Amino acid sequence: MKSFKLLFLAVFALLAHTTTAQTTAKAKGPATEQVQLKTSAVCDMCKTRLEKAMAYEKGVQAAVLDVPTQVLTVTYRSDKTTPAALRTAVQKTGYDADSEPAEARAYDRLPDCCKKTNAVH
Ligand SMILES: [Cu+2]
Repeated sequence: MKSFKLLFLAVFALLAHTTTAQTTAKAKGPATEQVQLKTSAVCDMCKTRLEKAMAYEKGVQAAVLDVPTQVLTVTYRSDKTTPAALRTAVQKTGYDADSEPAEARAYDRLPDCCKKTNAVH
């Protein structure tokens, strides 16, 4: 009977510990990070297109493109995605991401005013 009581106490202690650990993790919230990607976007249409595409990307919480500097700032959950995956998403939308070139087929589908040959406008 005594050993049963001890076992019960041990299980209870373990459960209590697990619950406490979970509460702590929840209080901290998911870890978010920010990355800035230099893109080849040139106009407001590019801005809308890129921000929309990033919104559908897994782990992305916010994406803002600054047209004059062509810099896309992405807030993302580091447990769900990586800067490399975000760069790939930008390329698949038809834009360069840092030193990585845009995916050719996606780039071809862009309207003329959004091509890299144009200056920022
Ligand atoms: Cu454009």
